[in-house]
Amino acid sequence: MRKSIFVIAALAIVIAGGIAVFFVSKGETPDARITGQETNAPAEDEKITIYFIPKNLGNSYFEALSTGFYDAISELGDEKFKYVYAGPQIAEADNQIEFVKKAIQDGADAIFIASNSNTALNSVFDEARESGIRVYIINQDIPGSESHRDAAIMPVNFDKIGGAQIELMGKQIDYEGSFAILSATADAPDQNTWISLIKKELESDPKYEKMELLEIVYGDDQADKSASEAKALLAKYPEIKGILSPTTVGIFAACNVVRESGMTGKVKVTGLGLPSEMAEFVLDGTCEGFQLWNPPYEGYIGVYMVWAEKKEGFIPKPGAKFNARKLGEYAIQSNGQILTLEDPMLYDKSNIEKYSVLF
Ligand code: RAM
Repeated sequence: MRKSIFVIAALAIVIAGGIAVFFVSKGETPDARITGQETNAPAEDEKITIYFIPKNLGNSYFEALSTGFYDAISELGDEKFKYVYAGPQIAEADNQIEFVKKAIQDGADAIFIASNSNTALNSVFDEARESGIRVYIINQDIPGSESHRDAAIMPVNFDKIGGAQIELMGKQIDYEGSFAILSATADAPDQNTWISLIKKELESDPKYEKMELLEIVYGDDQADKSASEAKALLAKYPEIKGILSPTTVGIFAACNVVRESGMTGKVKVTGLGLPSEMAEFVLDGTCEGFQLWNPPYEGYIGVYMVWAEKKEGFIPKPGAKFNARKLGEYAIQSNGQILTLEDPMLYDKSNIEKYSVLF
């Protein structure tokens, strides 16, 4: 990994009306209230307001990403920010619209969103931008709809993911036999980009000619649905050699199903996972190795980009640079993307214990 790992700040979680909302917003201190002294904390309406709208709540991946926002905010001063983590229970684009609208009503400075669709949110993004809010896609981009966002924070170079994931699956099944892909939602921009790259590699590289992709199934980033899809794969294809799941929810569910079915070692599970969730499966051999990047870095970079605009005159456009303190300098590429890291990282028995305590 190009940059060093940092320790993640603890989370304060408030559950309000079925919507989990994470706030970092300190008002006056108890001491100031008692003594009537002025504090240096900005008034509520002077705070920098940042919304992060994940694909869905209850997904540990986005909670890990959110810790990066907290980390940067606490470096810059909690009292200067209002940070809201709010999103739908189900990973659907239509369900994200109300959260973008809420950020507009709230007069947010920036919205970071892991969009559930490439197109469905375009008009609400336009509305937000017309009212002066920066719209940043995070964790992915919205291919074909780039003109509706200000920039996109990518966890890694997506062009590397297809090749990296199929190679991982190939290596684990000795480049021979059938496998299936367990994805998230059918519209997920990130998943669909990776799946098309995986297919391209599979079809074009002779190394994979003895491998067969049986089917792509969708667990919608829901634990139960992902588990039942994994079970159905084992029942439908007795010869299946592997399950490739490029979603943290899916890989975790598939590992549970394979282990419970006594198929550990016979059906290889790999994909993209969270070290904290995958450690037990790596240690017991259900998963030989999987990949990911550093989700908290994305939130950390996002906060510093907003800060640079507010304090240093940064304007998000291709070529513009900003400094993200301990991660160094970043630039917006010609396609409007910011690359947090270049390559995914491999997690296996050699390093899983080290990273599982981080995210
Ligand atoms: C899941 C989500 C997310 C993806 C990660 C790897 O939690 O689908 O979008 O990037 O896994």
